[in-house]
Amino acid sequence: MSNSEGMGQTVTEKILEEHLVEGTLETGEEIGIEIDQVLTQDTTGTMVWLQFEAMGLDEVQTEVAAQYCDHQTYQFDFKNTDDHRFLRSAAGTFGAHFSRPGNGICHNVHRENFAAPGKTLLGSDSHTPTPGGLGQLAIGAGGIDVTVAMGGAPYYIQMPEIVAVRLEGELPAWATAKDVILELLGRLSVKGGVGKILEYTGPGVETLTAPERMTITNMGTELGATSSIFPTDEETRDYLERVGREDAYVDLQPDDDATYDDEIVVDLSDLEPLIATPSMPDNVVPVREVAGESVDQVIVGSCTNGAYEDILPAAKMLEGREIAKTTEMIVAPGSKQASELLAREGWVAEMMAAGVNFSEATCGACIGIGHVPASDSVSLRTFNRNFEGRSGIEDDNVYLCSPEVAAAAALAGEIVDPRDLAEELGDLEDPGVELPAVYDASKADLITPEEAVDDDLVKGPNIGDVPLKEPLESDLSGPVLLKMGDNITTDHIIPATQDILMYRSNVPKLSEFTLSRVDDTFAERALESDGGFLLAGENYGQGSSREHAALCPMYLGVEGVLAQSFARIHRANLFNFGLLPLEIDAETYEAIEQGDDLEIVDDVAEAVSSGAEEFTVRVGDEEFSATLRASQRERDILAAGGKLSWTRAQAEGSGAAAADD
Ligand code: MIC
Ligand code: SF4
Repeated sequence: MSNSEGMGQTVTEKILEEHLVEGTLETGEEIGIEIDQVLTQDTTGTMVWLQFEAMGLDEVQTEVAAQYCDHQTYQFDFKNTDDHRFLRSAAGTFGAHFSRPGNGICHNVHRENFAAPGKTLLGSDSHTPTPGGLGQLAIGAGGIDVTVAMGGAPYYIQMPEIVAVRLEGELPAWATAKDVILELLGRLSVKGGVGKILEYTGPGVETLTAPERMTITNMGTELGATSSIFPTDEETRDYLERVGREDAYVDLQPDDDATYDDEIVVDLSDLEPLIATPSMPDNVVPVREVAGESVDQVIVGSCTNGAYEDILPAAKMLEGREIAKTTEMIVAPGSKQASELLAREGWVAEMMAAGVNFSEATCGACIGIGHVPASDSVSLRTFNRNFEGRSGIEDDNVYLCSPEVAAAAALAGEIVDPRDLAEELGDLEDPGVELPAVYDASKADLITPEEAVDDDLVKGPNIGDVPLKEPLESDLSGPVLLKMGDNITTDHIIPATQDILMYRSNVPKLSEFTLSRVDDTFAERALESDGGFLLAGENYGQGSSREHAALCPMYLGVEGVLAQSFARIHRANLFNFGLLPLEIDAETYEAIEQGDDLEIVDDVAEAVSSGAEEFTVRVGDEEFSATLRASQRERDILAAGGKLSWTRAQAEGSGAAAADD
């Protein structure tokens, strides 16, 4: 239904049209868009730059490129520190900004320093849509897509549906922006946003400050959405003024006659404190439903609720009080700027006096790096994901909530609706949302390309090469190596905990952990088998953007994945690393078992290249039909054995050394 001509346009269409270099804005059509800004981080960034180098590129072409070091900043192992040193050298050599370890989470530092309404941003992290709250069209992607965009080529996606999320009313006391996105998750589920951009509209928009909007757009990722975006207004201008970048403001409103593919209405006035129970972000219930559950650990932080504006309400609630003796509370700010502001205003001391353990600005605990919960314990976090085991311990009990609900639990030692705690205590008020007058903090940890201190790549012993796959073969057959259920996350495929994360630049070693969370014999079995397939239910590969979730199975010899449906970024990553992603129906899924020998009857290389959509899959005496949904560009990439091989072949063909989509 989306359109570009004649009719009124949505905010999304306006930005897309301005950046369109190929295709038309028709839902489902492949479009190529120009990318203004890119971001990458320490755990996906090493591959990005190794691929940049392998493609023969020598200079960043986008207006802004920023390399952040945020996920593993404690540097427990020299391998992490080597990664960071390599990343600084790559940023300096190729012309990107470099944010030092400890300076903050990529999405927080980016929104403070670079996010700009009306611009496009592509990032190798799934929560890249965060600055959608400022009217930026921001999309998460696999590393190699970011590499190619950074080299100046367009980014290709299928034109998503544009869904209006109409906000009405105003949030009542103790309900927060986190409850808006939890409400949507409860209604739509973790796959409800796949193939969609959620565009917020309606009179409720102006009642939310820019930081609140960014909590919502950040966690739109958990719906599987391609992106989430707000229009711009005085709140946007106000935020940009406070971060000292008022020049970046542009006015962006949908036309009065803009049409959307669908509309969801949320009356903010009806919301109450909500909580996602273990272990999926869409297991949402009112806090009162789980009140009384004792809480061992509370963490305020992450790219969803780790900003100054998120920590301050918790700090105000803790002021002059002490947290329960049975509960530990950690505050991990999203950026060092937030820490510095809170420290200068005395809030860090207040929190410490209340019993808070104040951490450096990092992703850390969000992916099981530090503050791993005790066995059989309950942890309440203001994060966006609570996938089983992600906290660093299997069988964890992680709940997701607002900073207000988290602080209330720390005070009470159990889950409690802050409205009820306020009534009990008598003098606890809803802290509301307050922005600093100016975000006046040091930029010492952000090194601009002009200030670069390196002009050559520094590779420690843990920095490996990017493996390449051979072009797609005509005959594909092999065993079904693993049968999985619905909503398998990339955390299942390649976990991100400390012991594993340090091998992100070393694919042979990292591959040993492939799918270990589902079956720890998988990697060995896959290596021993000469090829083979993965079988999964709905929404395979949801969650993180990590391309390692395709790269490692590829390295182990997996040829393809048969699933009922795929998450967007992971699907793109499968093409990018030459793995055949075939869609199957529920009956086929039921009929095929792990260990079955599976053969694709068609001449696969020929069928993929020539545009065939239906493939025949033979298992024993039975034949099933499977579908390949792909653009010609995706087919060519798959046939070449992945995007790196394809880009190189293109460059050789055209005699150019640059990536040219
Ligand atoms: C995540 O939240 O899962 C991560 C860790 O930020 C990932 C990136 C990665 O795996 O390095 C993401 O969201 O893309
Ligand atoms: Fe970091 Fe967690 Fe945000 Fe991912 S979701 S970027 S790990 S804070």
